[in-house]
Amino acid sequence: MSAEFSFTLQATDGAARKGEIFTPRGTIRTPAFMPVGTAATVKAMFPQDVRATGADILLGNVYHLMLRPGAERVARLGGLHRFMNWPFPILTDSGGFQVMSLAKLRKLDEEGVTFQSHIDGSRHHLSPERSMEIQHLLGSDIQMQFDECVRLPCSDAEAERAMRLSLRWAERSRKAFREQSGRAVFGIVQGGASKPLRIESARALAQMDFHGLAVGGLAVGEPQDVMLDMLETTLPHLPDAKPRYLMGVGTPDDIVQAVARGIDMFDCVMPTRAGRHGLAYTRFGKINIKNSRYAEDLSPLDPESTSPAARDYSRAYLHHLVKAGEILGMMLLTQANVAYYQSLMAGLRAAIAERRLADFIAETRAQWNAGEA
Ligand code: PRF
Repeated sequence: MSAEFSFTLQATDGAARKGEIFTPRGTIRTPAFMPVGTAATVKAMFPQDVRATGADILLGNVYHLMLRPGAERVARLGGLHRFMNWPFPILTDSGGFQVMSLAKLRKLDEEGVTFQSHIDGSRHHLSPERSMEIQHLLGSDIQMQFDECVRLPCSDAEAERAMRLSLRWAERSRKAFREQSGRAVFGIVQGGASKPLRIESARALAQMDFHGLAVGGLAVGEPQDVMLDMLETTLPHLPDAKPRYLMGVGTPDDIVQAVARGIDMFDCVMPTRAGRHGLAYTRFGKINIKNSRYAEDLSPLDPESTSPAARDYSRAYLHHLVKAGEILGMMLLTQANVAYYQSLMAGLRAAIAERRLADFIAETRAQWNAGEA
């Protein structure tokens, strides 16, 4: 295998794409879903179980890891992959988005952001240069530019200010990225809900020497049709030959719709967070396992799942575990949800290869809406 980072398009169906990203740590089949491993763990799952669901890559976070246990410490311990016993690819988010959603007393200027930790109130600084240094120390395979994401709705003036700042930070991030064979850095499109701003951002980033491009600033409060409209506007201005990543998305339906418009990569806390709150994502739609209708239901979440968690435990047992606050309930639901997301991605990849994506989407949505037999 080549030690270079590369992306190969294998098939298209309309705007949708099936491909493979090669990295020295492994191949990422796209469209790909990246489970979120914020604090060097996909919460409530063993790494080998994450792998067994079909995940090719995980997401880690600069913000959380810089605060605890610290990027320099992770580097001294041999890097994030060895630290968490996940030898496969890891993408790291650059931190700005998490600072804006989690940290206290933030101050943002041209240079970067200073903030107080949500854990112990300690003061910290992030800039494009420091974020790229932290991602290098972690040993990240795919590093993200440092950007500013604004919540929606917001004024066009505010979206424009953040988009232009993010473009300047894109140039600084690209320069600060330490070139290493097999390592990649992605730019991030911003621009709020404004089509002209989105197009300008995409075109400017396409001119920079990034290995892939992400669409940020979506799924931040806007309705799904606005998000999809922004994708349809943005994606034609990104290079076909590079992977495209929609950050922080989403529900199974968001993912299916975004794949149909040409997105290759996703991450979201939804399957893992929902699993810790008694919610199961399945072929039959979303199930609230705490509902008393499952108290004596001997059927599993999905008898045809390849995931032991979804196949080998009754809904009645899962209902009991969650009602009793047992840790195993969270573990099983998390595993079942991540497995469902990965099986959905596998279904999308197969459908694109066979040019039957529209039928696959129609059948998948019909089954979500019909619920269980
Ligand atoms: N920027 C970064 N990370 C993100 C986002 C963004 O805009 C989003 C928005 N959905 C999620 N994660 N750096």
